[in-house]
Amino acid sequence: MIASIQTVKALLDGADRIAVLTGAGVSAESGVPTFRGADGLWKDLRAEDLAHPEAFSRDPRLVWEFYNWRRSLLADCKPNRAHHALAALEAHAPSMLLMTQNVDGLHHAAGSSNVIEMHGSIWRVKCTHCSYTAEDHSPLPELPRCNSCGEMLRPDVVWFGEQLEPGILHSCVESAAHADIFMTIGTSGLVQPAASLADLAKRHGAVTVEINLDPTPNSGLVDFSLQGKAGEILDKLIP
Ligand code: BJW
Ligand code: ZN
Repeated sequence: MIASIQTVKALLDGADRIAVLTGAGVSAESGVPTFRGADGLWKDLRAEDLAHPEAFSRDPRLVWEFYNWRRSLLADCKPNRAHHALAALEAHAPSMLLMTQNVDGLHHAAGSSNVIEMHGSIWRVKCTHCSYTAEDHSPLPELPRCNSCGEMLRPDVVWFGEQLEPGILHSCVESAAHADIFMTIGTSGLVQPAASLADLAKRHGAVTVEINLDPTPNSGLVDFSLQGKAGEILDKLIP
């Protein structure tokens, strides 16, 4: 493990094009629950039961209760060592692209600027009827309504069965395909299309690195699988 960390550190120092994909595990050390860990349930419901357009159509109050609960929890969360290390890496390698599946905004809060939020942002709302969107960090009503047309608002996030914004997906694919080094950090590698980016990067010649507490479906595929907490490992890679 120590030898691998030294090798990956040297590769990062020498890389021109760095691409990084993060998931919920990166925010775990900030106190944000992951989706599929032991703490991944809310009221006995899984993310798949709530982060879904059908769930919203069936019971918008329940889905908003889930998102309002997460917004209030996140309001007290601060970026951790992993977020700060990745912001420091961007300062050293300005062409780096950070693709995150997280909707919590903690990479921006740590000072990263070249960030793609693949699954949207929990701090934004969009209208279910018109083109109204807004960013709002203050507590929302139980069932927020559009300022423009009065219809229901929803969180501006990507739910299961919904397409990622095509421009966003294109940028992620391009970045993975042209990376010298691709790091996948704190994601279970179960949710597509993000889960396929490490494989894509490897097929296009990138050195691939995974950092995760546990093995994932990507662990056997990547060149370096570093097992442990993202904050601890990134602290060593990017001191
Ligand atoms: C630590 C740690 C520490 C903990 N340090 N590590 C191809 C095949 C099969 C299915 C599909 C397919 N293509 C598309 C699909 C359908 C679907 C999908 O992937 N389903 C699978 C579950 C089977 N994908 C979609 O629907 C996507 N849309 C799409 O592709 O459109 C086109 C299309 C549609 C339909 C059919 C075909 C094509 C959209 C996916 C949207 C996902 N949305 C969510 C909710 C976002 C809003 C919200 O936050 O509420 O995104 S679901 C949830 O999962 C969230 C996350 O971003 C995402 C990924 O989770 P993540 O980040 O990996 O978290 P965890 O909890 O799973 O893992 C945490 C990891 O951290 C663990 O490994 C821990 O070990 C680790 N860890 N502490 C380091 N300290
Ligand atoms: Zn509207």
